[in-house]
Amino acid sequence: MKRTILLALAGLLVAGSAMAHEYSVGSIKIGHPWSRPTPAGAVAGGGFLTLTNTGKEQDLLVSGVTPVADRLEIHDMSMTGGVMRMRARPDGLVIPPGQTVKLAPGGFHIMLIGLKKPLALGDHVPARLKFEKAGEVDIVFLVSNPPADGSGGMGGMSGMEHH
Ligand SMILES: [Cu+2]
Repeated sequence: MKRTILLALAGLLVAGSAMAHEYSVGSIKIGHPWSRPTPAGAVAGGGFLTLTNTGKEQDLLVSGVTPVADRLEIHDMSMTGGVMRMRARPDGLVIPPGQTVKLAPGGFHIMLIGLKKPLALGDHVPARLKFEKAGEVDIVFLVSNPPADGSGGMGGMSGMEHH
């Protein structure tokens, strides 16, 4: 009886961590990486997560790789003349000490470019991120619909220009 309850609890913990998974490397904590499903034929998909720097020095997300796409880029987004534009940040993304940087639709994000197949709901998309100080870490983007807390922001990225 006791054993059954423990097993049930263990099951709950696993389910909970799948919904809000987290990684850490050095002073960097990576919260809930997720991606949106992409339509058939889409060449690119977004990657979203939070980066928290628990250290005392600034760190930098410099690059990443994923087996599901030709390349992984770090983008920012800005509104110019009513058009959303995305740009790669070749110098990476600064994570100030003691702060959390959110990569979310409509702002900073990771872009998987040259998708080898569409991202489908429920897919686990592996990637390796590289930080200047903290080093490399393997993460998994869960392909899901935008979180219900509103951090999903605006609708699809499909209408946006890349530069
Ligand atoms: Cu982008």
